Amino acid sequence: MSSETLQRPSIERFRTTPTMYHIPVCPFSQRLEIQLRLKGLEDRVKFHVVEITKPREEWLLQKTRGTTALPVLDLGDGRVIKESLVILRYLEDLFPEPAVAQSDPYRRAVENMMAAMEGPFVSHGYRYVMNQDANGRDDFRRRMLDHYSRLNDFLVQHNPHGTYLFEDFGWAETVFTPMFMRFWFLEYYEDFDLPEVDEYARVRRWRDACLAHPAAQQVTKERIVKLYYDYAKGAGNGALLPGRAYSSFVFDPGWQERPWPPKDKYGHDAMDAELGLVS
Ligand SMILES: N[C@@H](CCC(=O)N[C@@H](CS)C(=O)NCC(=O)O)C(=O)O
Repeated sequence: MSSETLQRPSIERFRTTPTMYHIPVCPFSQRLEIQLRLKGLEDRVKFHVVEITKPREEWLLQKTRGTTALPVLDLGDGRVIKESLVILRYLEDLFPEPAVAQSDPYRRAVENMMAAMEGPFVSHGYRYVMNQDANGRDDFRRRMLDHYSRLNDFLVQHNPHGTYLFEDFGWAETVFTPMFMRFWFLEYYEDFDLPEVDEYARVRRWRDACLAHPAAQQVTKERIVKLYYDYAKGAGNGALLPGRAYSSFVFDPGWQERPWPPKDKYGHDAMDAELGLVS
């Protein structure tokens, strides 16, 4: 192989434009949008929107061999990749420059250790917003704070004085930022925020910088709070609540046209009209 071939920019490695099947406002898809933005590759991947409130089309189920979770990256030649972290890794391997992940093996291990903390963090945050038992609130809050405390400790251990895990917004930030944004639903429906004490000071600095990063502005607090109302009432993934004809995830009427939902998730069941879901 000639040295010219070896040095050919990896941007030529997609044989056809791949398609990302995704659900708008899905945090797992946002990871990929952030990574593509950081790499300047937004227009190298087509985004095909799938509506979560409708049954998956048969042709899509065939591609995914029956699974419904998105995002899925269809390479356009029969190959399909599932799982946001796997797709992230694939795109990082394919387009290593500019690097989002660390290249030094130890630093890579550190960011992977942090990324491995996202599963329990995310599931707890979702269980917390979906909780319908007012008596369980304190326990959910305490356990959510435990997760933040572990993240704080990790950042203090590896980069006590910095902002990000390393010098810049990178892999760990790409993995966690969409979740910090989804957890605006905890702020709104559970009055949850990080107490202003030392125990959370380092993770607060990290989270706030992640939320403000220009590559991560695909969603807003207002959109998340409005779309996730049904999660706050215990119904996930576009499922319909009793007495409702529409999910808070419907596309029409658009979220901009709807009022902010009631905050008192334990006290009041808002119906379609109050949520602005009837056009
Ligand atoms: N572990 C998966 C989770 C993906 C996921 O749960 N996606 C949600 C949307 S945010 C979804 O597709 N829900 C609908 C379903 O699972 O049928 C990943 O990281 O890609």
